[in-house]
Amino acid sequence: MTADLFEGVTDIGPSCEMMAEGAILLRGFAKPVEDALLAALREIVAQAPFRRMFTPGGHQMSVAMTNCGNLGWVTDRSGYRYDGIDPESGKAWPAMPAPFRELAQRAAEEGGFHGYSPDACLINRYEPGAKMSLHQDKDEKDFAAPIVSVSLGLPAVFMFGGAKRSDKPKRYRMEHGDVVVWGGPSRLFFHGVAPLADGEHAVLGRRRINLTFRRAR
Ligand code: MD6
Ligand code: FE
Repeated sequence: MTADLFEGVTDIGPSCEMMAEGAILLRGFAKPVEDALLAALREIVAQAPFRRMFTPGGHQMSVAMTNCGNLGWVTDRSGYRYDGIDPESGKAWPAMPAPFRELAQRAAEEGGFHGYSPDACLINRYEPGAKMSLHQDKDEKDFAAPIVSVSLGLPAVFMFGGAKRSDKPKRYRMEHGDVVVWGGPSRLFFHGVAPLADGEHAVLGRRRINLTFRRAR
């Protein structure tokens, strides 16, 4: 007779934390599908290898990147943009695999965003020491759609600031399987990743992989 003990409990899934209005953190949400994600990732990387891109200012990023989906985020001396073609291969980016899309859609649903249809997935690879400076994600056309961010591998400190660059960021430890759904009022908040501490992850070794799904067009 345990049923009445759980009466009224509608959410028995992973813990859900509110980071700001419009931004929720789903701890462990990607864990059940990690094998499918990593198998799909291997195929993407075979077609579109990770590369360290250059900023418009001429600095090489410490984070290595690739993409899947109809569009990919790229940066070079001419600026930041979404492009359907991988500049390294001259071919389209690999298609977004079903396990990627399905996870992003389920997470968005959890955050109250119905009918999420990402057309781009930026894949970031951090090795020890790699970092991402505070930035806004504002190269997308439609800020009504959320960004869904999936952390895999070594833990990282995610810095989540405010609408102004000078707003003091809060720090969140993102672990393997954690998912952030981020839209609404905080969609344009500044954020970044602190230099990755060295370590050894059971599945991914000395790296962190982050998938960010976007509706770019
Ligand atoms: C990262 N993430 O976690 C970098 N941007 O490696 C991002 O820059 C990011 O996680 C927008 C929304 C969610 C994110
Ligand atoms: Fe970002």
